[in-house]
Amino acid sequence: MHSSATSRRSFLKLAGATAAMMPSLRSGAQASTETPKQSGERSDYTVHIQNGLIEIANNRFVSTTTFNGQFPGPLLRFREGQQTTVAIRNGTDIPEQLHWHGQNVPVDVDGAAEEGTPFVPAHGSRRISFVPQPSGLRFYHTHLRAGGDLNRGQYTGQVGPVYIEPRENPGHYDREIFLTLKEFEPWFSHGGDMANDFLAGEEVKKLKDRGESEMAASLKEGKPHGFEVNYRTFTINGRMLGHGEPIRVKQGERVLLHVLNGSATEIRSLALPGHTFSVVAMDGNPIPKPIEVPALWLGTAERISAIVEMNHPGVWILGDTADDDRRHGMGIVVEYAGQQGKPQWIAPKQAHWNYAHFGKPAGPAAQPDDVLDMTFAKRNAALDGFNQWTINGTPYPDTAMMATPLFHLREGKRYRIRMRNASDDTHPVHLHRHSFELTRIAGQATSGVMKDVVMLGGYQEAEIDFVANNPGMTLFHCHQQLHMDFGFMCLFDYV
Ligand SMILES: [Cu+2]
Repeated sequence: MHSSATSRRSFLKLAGATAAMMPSLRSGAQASTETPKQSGERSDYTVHIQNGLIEIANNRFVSTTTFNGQFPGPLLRFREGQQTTVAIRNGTDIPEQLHWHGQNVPVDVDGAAEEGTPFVPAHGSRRISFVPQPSGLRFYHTHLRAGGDLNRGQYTGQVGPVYIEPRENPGHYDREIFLTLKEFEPWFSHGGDMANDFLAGEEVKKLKDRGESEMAASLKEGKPHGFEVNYRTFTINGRMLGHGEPIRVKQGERVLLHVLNGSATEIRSLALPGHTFSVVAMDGNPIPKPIEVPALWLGTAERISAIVEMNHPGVWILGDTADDDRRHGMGIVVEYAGQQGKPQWIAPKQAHWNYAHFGKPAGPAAQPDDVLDMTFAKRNAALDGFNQWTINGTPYPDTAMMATPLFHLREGKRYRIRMRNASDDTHPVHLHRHSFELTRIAGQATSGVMKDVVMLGGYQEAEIDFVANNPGMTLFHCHQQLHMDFGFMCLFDYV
């Protein structure tokens, strides 16, 4: 069984067995539950980084690196506030970093070499212990820079969901289903620009003038467009559309979907013909105003939890709105009990994706103590054909693991990051070890939406606030693997 359906009841039973060794496998077929042999101490989970094959369609295999031999990696269930121990074993020849995305954990645990987290040595292991927080949908993934090597970093299968069960009642639904969206078999091209027009908001003329004149100058010098990554195959929970178990539902059910964009580089969308999504959480955090939307949009590493009322019987494709990507696998069949036939797809009605719709429209956010101004820019094809990325004119050095911090924080203060995008690309920017609040997006003041990744549209501006409440080196970067690997990162330190 390849869909990650778990019944609410079976989870509660599991969560009750607190200190017990939890099975590391809730959904996939091949992985095993292992305890660290080198240590007498107990771990709640073991994550084993290993090379192997995964079957993404019937008799179609991909060679990649996985967690516990499966894709996606096992769903790890934590309880908010309860000390948890994880053994990480690395069966590969490459020192690895396992990042706990969206959790407010210490540097030693976080899983970013740039911050100073120790590597999990090649053919070695690390045992870490931390208090999972905040509650909701998080995930874990490798945090290596891949550069021009498409067999490393997030181009591999090293992605898995984390669910941190809240102390309070998580809401009203009948069933929850985890969906990890992921492409495989990448290749480089002198690619065109990513679709940008789904995001709400206006381009800022000054940013556009700058970006376009720099691009024109580069093309005039005879440089082609910098490399972009394309993919041959697209999967949900590791299976191409039509090759996995359908999501089986009954009329009248309220199904909670936990959607994770596990892509290295791509923005994804998701729609289900005849149904709408009632978004209840973004990046795991409950939103102030649950609203219904015809389609979901997720930048790399974003998560959305949404309830779908199953009130339109049939056999449907829950899939990407991009026809080409869906035809190459980005979808999963939703099958009502008693219904049969060929799965149907109908394009949803067009709607701009506007984060501000989910926020409090009236209430302005708290005033910050300080503002961090950032401008993001692209140097077309500047590094052997790869685009180089800068924050305030500075690319993160490819020669060093830990760079000189670009910004300095004081514990307890509230900071506003004012972001300006002088490139035509959409950037899913990510802050480590802290959550941030959207305070201005698509030209609109907002508050109450807490996230750890947000998409900034081409030539747009946005503002996010965070409280410096987790001392230690903190990485800020674009989550698009090509962008982060070629300069789009910076460090904050606490002083
Ligand atoms: Cu980017």
